[in-house]
Amino acid sequence: MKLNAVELREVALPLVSPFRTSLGTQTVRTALLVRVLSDEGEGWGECAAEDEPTYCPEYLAGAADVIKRFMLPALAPLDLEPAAVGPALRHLRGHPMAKAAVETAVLDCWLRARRTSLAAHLGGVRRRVRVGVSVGITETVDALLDTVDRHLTAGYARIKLKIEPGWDLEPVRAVRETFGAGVMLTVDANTAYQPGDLRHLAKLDAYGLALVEQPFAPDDLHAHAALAARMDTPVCLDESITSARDAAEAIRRGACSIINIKPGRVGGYLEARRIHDLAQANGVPVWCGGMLETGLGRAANLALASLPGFTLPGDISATERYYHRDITRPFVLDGGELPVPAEPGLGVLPEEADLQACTTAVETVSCTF
Ligand code: NPQ
Ligand code: MG
Repeated sequence: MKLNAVELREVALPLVSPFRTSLGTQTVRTALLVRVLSDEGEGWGECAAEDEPTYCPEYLAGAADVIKRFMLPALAPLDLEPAAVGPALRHLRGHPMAKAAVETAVLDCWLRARRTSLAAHLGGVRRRVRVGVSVGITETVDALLDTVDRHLTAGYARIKLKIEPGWDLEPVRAVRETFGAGVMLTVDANTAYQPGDLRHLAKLDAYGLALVEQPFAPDDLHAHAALAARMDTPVCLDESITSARDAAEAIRRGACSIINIKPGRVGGYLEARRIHDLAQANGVPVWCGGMLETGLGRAANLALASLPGFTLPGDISATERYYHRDITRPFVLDGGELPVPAEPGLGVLPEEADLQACTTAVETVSCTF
């Protein structure tokens, strides 16, 4: 497959409600869409980076720049297949989300031409997957209880509460007491705690959580291992895991017993599958994280979550939880599950009118360097 041109498109989708985490408050999801045009057709990918480098070091304008300036010139001369993208970009340090977006667009294009779904290509074994919802920090505990009530009524299979110092034991206790022991409940701190908070975090053991996600800094495996040694609740890593090698090291050091896999954070769906395989070989359950993806990224995440080791519900919620107007057909929750797209490639395409409505900038880069 030869690239002819690549379209880089910035979109802005207003969120249904503000999403507050320990990192800040988001009201609009801006995203970068990558559309490759090749001799075999077209394909789409979505870059998970946000406007600002808060969750991770990448940011949207930087991702567009590195793709345009360094990645496309490296890929343009090649006869491409999806597995060749990672190796062809290996000399460029970092930028996993930009790499993932490009690799996903190549995968989509290549698989469409071969009438194969991404789920089938990755080795998926489920036609539907159980999904959860990530609930932001709210003004009051009452507001949180209302929100959780709505999501449980909708049928979500797991509730994840965002926590930070000052918003942890009390909201978690209130949710557990109000909704009972039957609700699968987790918490995510997005690195908001210090190693000295170990004793405080261990008090979360009282609330029967399925896991506690990324309490400490991304590079602090030691603190996570210390917490895991002192807590009954399983420790799950998100920000710390950027490759299969990281995952192996974290498991070896006892820093986690569960892994959140986000394809963008680890450089793409093929590396995500390698982490899945490694985790499975080590008896470590994995689940698919979320970055408030548009329908494109959501479709691809559902394909990944259909692999056998994804035994916990992921942060892959229905479209209506995020957006009034998405760029693809909506994903609708049914019995706590979402369907895995069965059509070729990602299985969805942007709707032209919806795409136009949210586009803030678009540039076509010709691959004749
Ligand atoms: C997580 N996601 O698991 C992230 C972090 C996160 C669904 O909880 C804009 C876009 C704001 C993506 C804030 C969920 C975001 C974002 C937080 C992702 O840690
Ligand atoms: Mg997280």
